[in-house]
Amino acid sequence: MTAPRLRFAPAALLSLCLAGAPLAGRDIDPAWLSVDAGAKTLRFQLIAGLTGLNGALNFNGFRDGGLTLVIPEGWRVELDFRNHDGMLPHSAEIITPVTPLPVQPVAPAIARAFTLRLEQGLVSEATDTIRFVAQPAGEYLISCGVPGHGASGMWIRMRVSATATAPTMVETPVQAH
Ligand SMILES: [Cu+2]
Repeated sequence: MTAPRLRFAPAALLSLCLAGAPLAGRDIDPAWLSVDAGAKTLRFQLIAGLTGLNGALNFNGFRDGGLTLVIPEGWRVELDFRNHDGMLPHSAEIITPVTPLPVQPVAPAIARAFTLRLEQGLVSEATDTIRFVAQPAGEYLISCGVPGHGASGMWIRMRVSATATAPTMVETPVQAH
């Protein structure tokens, strides 16, 4: 579990040096993703309201699909959800992409891929762990289930890939709504 972090660490340090100052969470933090390639397992820290972006209606400092978690098909996924927002409750579920986004919780696109208190939300600093197998291949969203939050931009993307050989996090274009 430690080797991937060590491999990514120099890049993180370099980006900090080049930028002069941390970009307040807009960058991807390599520490969010832990990979056990042998076991085909990943852990992703899903942090609601990490920054003040979009009135804290963000995951890991990204809104409206600005971050994509890419997962090889068939890998076991552990999403470690934490609500970092000091004000609002939040939750998370894996849903099928739709436009516009639903304003209420919907059935998850993958069995068991949703947090506790999906509609009410988990209070500040509450945590929950979601475990599921990433299949079938396709495009998904990780969206907050609290009414109105997803539709206001509190969602990122998850791609289950039949061709990727390792999990990655990539910045993706923000979708207007
Ligand atoms: Cu929310």
